Amino acid sequence: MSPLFPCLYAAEPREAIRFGEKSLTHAELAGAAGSLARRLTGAGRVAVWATPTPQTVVGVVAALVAGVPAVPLNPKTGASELAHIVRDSTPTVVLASEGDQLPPALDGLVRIDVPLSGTVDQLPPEPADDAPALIVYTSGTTGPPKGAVLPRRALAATLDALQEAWGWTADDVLVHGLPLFHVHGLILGVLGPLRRGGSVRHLGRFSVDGVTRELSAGATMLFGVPTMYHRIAEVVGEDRELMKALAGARLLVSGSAALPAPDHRRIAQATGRAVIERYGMTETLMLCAVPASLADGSAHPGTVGPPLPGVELRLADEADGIGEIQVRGPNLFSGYLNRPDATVAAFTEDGWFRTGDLASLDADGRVRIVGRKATDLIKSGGYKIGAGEIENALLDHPGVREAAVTGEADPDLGERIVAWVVPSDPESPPTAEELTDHVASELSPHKRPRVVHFLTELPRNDMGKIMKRALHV
Ligand code: MCA
Ligand code: AMP
Repeated sequence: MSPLFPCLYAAEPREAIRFGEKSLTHAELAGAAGSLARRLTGAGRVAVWATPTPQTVVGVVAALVAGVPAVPLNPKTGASELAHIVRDSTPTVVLASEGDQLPPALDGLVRIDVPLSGTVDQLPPEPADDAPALIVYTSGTTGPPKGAVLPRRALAATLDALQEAWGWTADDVLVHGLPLFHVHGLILGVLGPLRRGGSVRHLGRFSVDGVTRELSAGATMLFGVPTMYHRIAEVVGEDRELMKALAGARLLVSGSAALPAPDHRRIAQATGRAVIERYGMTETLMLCAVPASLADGSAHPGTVGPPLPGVELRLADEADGIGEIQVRGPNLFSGYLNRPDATVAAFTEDGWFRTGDLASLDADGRVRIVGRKATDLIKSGGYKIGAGEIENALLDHPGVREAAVTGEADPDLGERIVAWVVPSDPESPPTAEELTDHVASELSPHKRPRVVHFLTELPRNDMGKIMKRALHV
């Protein structure tokens, strides 16, 4: 197979990554990652403590160069979720930055502090196309997150399809502030520029000011989740510098959740640039994208564009023009780690992956996502969160007798997590903050309920099943 990152092998002296003051060229990245890769050979799987730092990039690239699957970890993951991921993925090594405090769940692993420099004469040969590259944990409706095994061919296929749709080249400079433990920030946002031989400037954490600064200083593309574009849309009308910076960008791309039409319009009106949407999943990588030719303001809100080159897409069980998106293609994952049952269930008998997303196709073949099959999946700030995992965490709290979790529309987050709780002792219920902190520290801060309602009982049907539709105030 041709290399995943040809510019590393060519050891180009152009900037590859920048985090604040720290930047590395492709050549420097090749040296640091190549020398680390030598220490990883034969390691089984390596966990990466995925802080928004150059160490995370060097660590992931080193694992890919060594042909050792990497498991990116959210450094804010709580105790139960982290224990599950470590038990499930059994890494032998954890890559971190010098000075990082690692939690006890990682005590049994060999720790390597990632160097930002190094030399290497020759990078090792590329592993086979189907070799696993990354294992990315993603939530389902019930149970703990599952590890999606992403082969190298899926990474290459999706990044090359986006190159075609967007004319993405080595001259593009991407800016974003996305987390580096999910597909959006890591694969699209870091490995994308590296595969093209271009560069990425990471903001450390998202801020509108950071976007203004980097787009004004030569960045050509912005990637973000709708919450980030909402925050931009809220201020763009009054912020001339931001307006100018966005107007000068080649591409403003939104993904991970639906971009609300009012936010799309506010940005287009202020800047003359349309935010273009692309659609995908952890398991499938990217499926559809609005082409770059529509970024001049002609892209319509609400469509995620046609299927990308190489992606086969059909709507199943159509009624009134709406059906479930099912897909095939080289961009798909190879299965859930240790979960053959879940892998089989994710595909139809004739081999199509069921996305669970509901859509219609317009006359030009563009996909319009209208909802999803499962009501127990919540998209908050672009993160996918299963109601079941939060309910289980709440039920683990001694002050909780019964719990149900729903998603509610939120202008900033898209959906906010709402918990409905029957306390064990109605005379002295836990506080909402106690329960929120409990979920944040066991699972992840972004999985914490933003609203908690206390009830004397949950509405149930004759079968005893909780009727979530009846849960509203
Ligand atoms: C608040 N915090 C707490 C608590 N309350 N920590 C512990 N316990 C608590 N009770 C902390 C949080 O950790 C956070 O810290 C800070 O307070 C603010 O939290 P929060 O309000 O949640 O953050 P936010 O500012 O509202 O975040 C908005 C965001 C974020 C920046 C848009 O949601 C985000 O980064 N979303 C990106 C999700 C994403 O990449 N999804 C891609 C997956 P601190 O601020 O220090 O962190 S989907 C995917 O990959 C597919 C393939 C696709 O299509 O893209
Ligand atoms: P995840 O499992 O976290 O990778 O999230 C994948 C899900 O995010 C998809 O199944 C969709 O429901 C949603 N999604 C991603 N991009 C978009 C988009 N542009 N518009 C609407 N939903 C999206």
